[in-house]
Amino acid sequence: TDQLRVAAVDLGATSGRVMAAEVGPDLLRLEEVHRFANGGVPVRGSLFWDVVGIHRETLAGLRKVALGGSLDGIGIDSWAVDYGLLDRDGELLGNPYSHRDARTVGVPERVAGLVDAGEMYAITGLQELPFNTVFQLVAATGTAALESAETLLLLPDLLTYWLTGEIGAERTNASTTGLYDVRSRTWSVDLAKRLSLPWGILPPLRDPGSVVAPLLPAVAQAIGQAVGEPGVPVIAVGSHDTASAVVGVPADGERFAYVSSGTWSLVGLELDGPVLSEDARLANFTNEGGVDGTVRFLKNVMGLWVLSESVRTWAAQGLTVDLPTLLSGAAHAAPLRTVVDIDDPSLLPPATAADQMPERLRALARAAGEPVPESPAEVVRTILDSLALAYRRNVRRACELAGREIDVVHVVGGGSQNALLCQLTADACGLPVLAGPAEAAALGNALVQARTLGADLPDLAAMRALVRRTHDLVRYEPRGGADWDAAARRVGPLKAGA
Ligand code: LFR
Repeated sequence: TDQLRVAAVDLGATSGRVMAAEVGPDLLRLEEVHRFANGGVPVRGSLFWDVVGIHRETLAGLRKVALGGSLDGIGIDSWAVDYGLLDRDGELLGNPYSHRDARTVGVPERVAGLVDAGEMYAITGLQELPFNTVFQLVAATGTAALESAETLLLLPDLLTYWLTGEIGAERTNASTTGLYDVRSRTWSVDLAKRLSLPWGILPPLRDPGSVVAPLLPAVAQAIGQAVGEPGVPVIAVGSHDTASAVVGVPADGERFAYVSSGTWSLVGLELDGPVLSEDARLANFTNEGGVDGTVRFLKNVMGLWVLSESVRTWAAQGLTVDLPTLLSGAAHAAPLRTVVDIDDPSLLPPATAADQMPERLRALARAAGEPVPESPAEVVRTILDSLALAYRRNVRRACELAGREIDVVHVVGGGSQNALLCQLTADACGLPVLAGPAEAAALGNALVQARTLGADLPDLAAMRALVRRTHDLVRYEPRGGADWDAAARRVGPLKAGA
């Protein structure tokens, strides 16, 4: 038949899910068979991922997919940047650090003393985020783990290695490391050498859409496949979740911006090539590699992390906080009363009892001379208004820097289900918002697998057309009324471009 059934493993920083995806000429259907909570684990003052636990949950999910029918392929995507190290026996050397760990504080400044930031941007095209892999590796210089490392694997590549035994670095994710040359599309060994990093640990690159290998027999058995059955192929998808999510953006044509809205919000454009101008660098825009050689020209916005960490704080204080109630409170709170720079670095680390997320927002408001939000509803409104302002600023800046005009902002990911945030985004941007699908990353993952397995999906346009045919979107028209220009000026001067 011309119908395929694949497993899309989509790992987010706050939850992981395994989907059974059916793909056919007029069919694109996801069934979420497994979902599990994820998050950084503090150990002795550092923040780690429980990657063996994630592997266990991945297997549990794959088993459920396999039980439910045929299984033609498996693909894994996750958040970017973070990695595990293997020793010469192929064993994992310690738990992978979370990019929210504090060890990279001050490292970009130190690295700028070794390699000029402009030169680095000309090679990698990457926005300077303190946690880029390159900065994590510099922070790890001299550690026993890095000194004995034989191989570096980004997280989806590590999980793929455990399924197949194969080592490699999928390109879309490699492009987020800060060690990848965006123009030659190879590792920048020269950059690694200049930073005294062990460049030999960087594995061979692989393209999204290539077959990695069949499941190892032991893994096939663990997920309930009969001995002797041909192993299910594991396929390299856009293993950076944002790359897969942008594949799943149901855009028609190229006059669109997107907000990939999850723990982070990724705001920008899809382009044919990188924008490496000095203006783009000063605005700290990134050029990440996409599926089919596209470039994601975007900026990271702190995202719904700020909301979920606030909710976590309130829950720990024993307040009853269900999201619908909070959001309806926020919908009735005064618009644009308090706006803050939602990308302030103080909001990056996980909240603790001594350093709570709502308090950080209040401190930012106080420092900016804004009214201090008190109730949870006011705090949530501050977060959403400030996120919408950040979307507006970055959509506009991306268009200026890339010389693009757009008619619509597509919002995909979990945040596309937040009606208030979508409406505020339309209002702030002065453009219609098309919201959905919420599971764009899993869809993009499944679509790339399907093409590899022979589906008639020659290009991104065909994949997106299939998403449009099979998914209902919600449209939000910009409303007049609130003064977003004035609000933008209140936040703007704080942090010009950075
Ligand atoms: C989103 C994302 C972003 C990346 C951040 C950290 O999930 O992958 O694209 O900047 O996580 O890896």
